[in-house]
Amino acid sequence: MAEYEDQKHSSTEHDADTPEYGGATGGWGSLKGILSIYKNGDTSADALSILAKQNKAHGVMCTSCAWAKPAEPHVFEFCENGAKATLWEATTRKVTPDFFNQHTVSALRNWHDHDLESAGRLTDPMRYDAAQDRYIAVSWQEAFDDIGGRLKALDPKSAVFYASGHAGLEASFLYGLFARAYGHNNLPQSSNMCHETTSVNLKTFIGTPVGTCTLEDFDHCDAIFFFGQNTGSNSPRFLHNLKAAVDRGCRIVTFNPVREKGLLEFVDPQNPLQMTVAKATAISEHYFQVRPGGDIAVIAGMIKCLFAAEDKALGTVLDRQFIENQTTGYEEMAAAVRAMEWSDIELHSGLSREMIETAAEVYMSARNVIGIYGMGITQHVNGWLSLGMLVNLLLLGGNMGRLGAGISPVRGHSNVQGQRTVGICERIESETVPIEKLESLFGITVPRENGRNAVHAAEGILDGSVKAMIMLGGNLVRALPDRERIENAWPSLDLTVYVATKLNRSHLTPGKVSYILPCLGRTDKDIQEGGPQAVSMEDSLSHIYGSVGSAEPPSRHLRSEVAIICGLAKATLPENPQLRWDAWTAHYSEIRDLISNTYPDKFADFNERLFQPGGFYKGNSAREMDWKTESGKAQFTVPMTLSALGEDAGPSEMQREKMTLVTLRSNDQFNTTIYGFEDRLRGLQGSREVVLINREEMARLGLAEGQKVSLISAIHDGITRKVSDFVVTAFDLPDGCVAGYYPELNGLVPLSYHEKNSQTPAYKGAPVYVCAD
Ligand SMILES: Nc1nc2c(c(=O)[nH]1)N[C@H]1C(S)=C(S)[C@@H](COP(=O)(O)OP(=O)(O)OC[C@H]3O[C@@H](n4cnc5c(=O)[nH]c(N)nc54)[C@H](O)[C@@H]3O)O[C@H]1N2
Ligand SMILES: Nc1nc2c(c(=O)[nH]1)N[C@H]1C(S)=C(S)[C@@H](COP(=O)(O)OP(=O)(O)OC[C@H]3O[C@@H](n4cnc5c(=O)[nH]c(N)nc54)[C@H](O)[C@@H]3O)O[C@H]1N2
Ligand SMILES: [Mo]
Repeated sequence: MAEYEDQKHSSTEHDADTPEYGGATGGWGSLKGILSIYKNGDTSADALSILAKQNKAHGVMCTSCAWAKPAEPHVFEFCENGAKATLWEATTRKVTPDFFNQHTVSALRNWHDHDLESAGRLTDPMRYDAAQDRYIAVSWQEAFDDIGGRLKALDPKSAVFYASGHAGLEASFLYGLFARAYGHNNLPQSSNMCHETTSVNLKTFIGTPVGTCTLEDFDHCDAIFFFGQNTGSNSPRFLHNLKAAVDRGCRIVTFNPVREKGLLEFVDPQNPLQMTVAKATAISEHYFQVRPGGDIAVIAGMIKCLFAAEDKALGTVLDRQFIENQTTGYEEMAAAVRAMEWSDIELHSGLSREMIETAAEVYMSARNVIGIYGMGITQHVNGWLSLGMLVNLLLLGGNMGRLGAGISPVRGHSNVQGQRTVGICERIESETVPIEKLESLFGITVPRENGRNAVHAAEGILDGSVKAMIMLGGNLVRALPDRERIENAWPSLDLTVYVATKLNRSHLTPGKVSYILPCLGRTDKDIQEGGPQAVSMEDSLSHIYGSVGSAEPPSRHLRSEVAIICGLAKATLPENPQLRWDAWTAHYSEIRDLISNTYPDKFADFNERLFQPGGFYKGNSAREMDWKTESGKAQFTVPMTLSALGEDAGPSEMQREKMTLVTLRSNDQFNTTIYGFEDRLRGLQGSREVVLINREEMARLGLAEGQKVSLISAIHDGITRKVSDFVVTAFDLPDGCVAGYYPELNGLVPLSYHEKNSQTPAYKGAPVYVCAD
């Protein structure tokens, strides 16, 4: 394995021969990014007034990421990507029945994902007609009656109700209720492909499925450790908090295989002075290009350093009192880490001992430490252990349960966390699915067994046991792993129903009976019988906000997500006076009362607190050092391996040509929604069909810049997974890995290659071969 050992990347150097963005994150570049969508998207007249109110009390809450909305907002409380998301929704382009008349589904399949969505907003409910291979307009009532009739005829356990994390708490609560009243818990959600590693494992470690930090913590922390979260593209408003923290002396250390610009430097686009003199704030004091899946090794090394310092001067490094009183499993964890060899740590992390010692020194210099992470931790086979190690690191210094410290997963969709909180959850957990309460409030019988998560639903589609997919947003055909297999099996479903704002590829794989039901977006005015309605969502830091749309909807035929769910439920379920679908559609405040009654600890006085500036806090037990774990204490995790990668991946002497594939988001996309082809913050543009690889690895594998290659999965399970015509592009990455874009490369990740406890697909560490075409 020697050839891997001597190639370590330093914290500061960039390979000058590879692309890099010249500017800092934020600044003029981000304004240009917004303007490009504004100019090209036929933006509606309402768009600018929506942006002015975005993320402010009584305005609309951003449809992009889940970052917190401060009580005292900036003049423009939106970022480049939040503005893009709003402008993308507030387009004047429309996908009308006439559009579908002009294009067969087969013809649309040849369109690029970007073109499908940029065709505009869906305007009418449509039903697929197989004979013509076209979607044809239907009335809402016909659609509801037909779908309801078909669901009634099915075994409820063969239906799956998916939710992408967009829809508000009101629609989400009713969606979960509909599923359970109908007879299943098959409620997979986008977080099954995302932070499920967090929901399942953090709960085991500290008794909460979500992060412990609030915005206030970022004003009091002394050090922040960043693992695998790309703030500049995916939660850019967070950069303001980071800049403020750095300005007050907080030290930031980042571990990421890619030198992500947002974590290197930032120019505040709201600060005219900084914009003019263009002096960027350096965000990370140290930036380490860890090997994919190398985080367990990194943290093991840091903990070794902590032990070494503590051994020299007892009582100076570890918070013994905290460990004694609040935790369990310390001795076993400590013994396992002490037994680890530095040579193994260096091999798996791809970093030198000195680099890891530097990071540990920052930890030891700080009183209050926050650990931040994203998909770089969660989307790995041993993501549970990477997370366990991060929790270990924090617990050693007592960095939980006090101001300025804690763990902070950065969540994805704007309401992904909230949907879970109000019951969109396939696992029966008393906190999210209070069975007896639901049964007594609504006169229903809740099925007792766990339902299907996203991977289990996909397995059911492949083996034929799932017959119907109802999709509240999302684009699973593109977002799931094993693209070809999923896409080929999907049309064998008896029923597919897509509740969506825009056309996407999943709609072009209709089941035997298929509907597209167009819904209002969050920026649209939502007027019901009871007058204008607000919806609500929960952010990454557990705060809940009301959101009011103000744009004229693109069509008078659109219905809200609440109205669509109620329409479907009414047509499916038997009469039940306790299920008041029409009254709930008329007044969303009544749904909020139901949420208050179901979850009184978190949602007391929900309606009264809806527009509280900065949102209202639902609370977090671990923050109060109330550990709702099996032992009643915070749990140290024993590391049994140093790599987060699966057995088939990772550095191997036998198969040096095997590489680890990391799938990335560009700065010009929101998940499967492709806004454009400019990954500005990485200095890449033009094509998304690229394979990024460092120059030494290119030479080693005999590849030339611009050469076309195929990528082939190196998991040998009898299924061939291959993508072709991807262009080799030199890029500053650690050795042994290649990177490219999600969703283009999803066909290379086997469905079975996922995090061990939660089945979160391991999109950041699939083994592949690169072959010349
Ligand atoms: N504009 C925009 N905003 C978004 C989204 C979007 O697509 N566009 N998506 C939303 C959603 S649903 C989500 S979940 C979040 C996703 O936001 P993130 O959590 O930031 O997810 P990714 O962009 O997939 O990748 C995160 C980072 O992990 C790094 N990485 C990969 N492998 C490893 C590893 O093994 N170790 C470490 N330490 N790092 C690694 C990658 O280089 C990348 O910088 O963003 C949300 N916000
Ligand atoms: N290779 C790889 N694959 C990944 C990932 C990765 O990092 N790498 N990340 C994973 C992650 S973190 C996630 S969260 C999933 C995302 O997976 P999904 O949730 O399935 O995908 P999205 O792209 O967010 O869904 C986009 C569609 O949602 C619809 N939509 C937009 N706004 C609304 C709305 O307000 N209401 C409704 N009803 N519909 C709306 C539009 O029709 C749009 O086309 O993908 C996962 N897949
Ligand atoms: Mo996500």
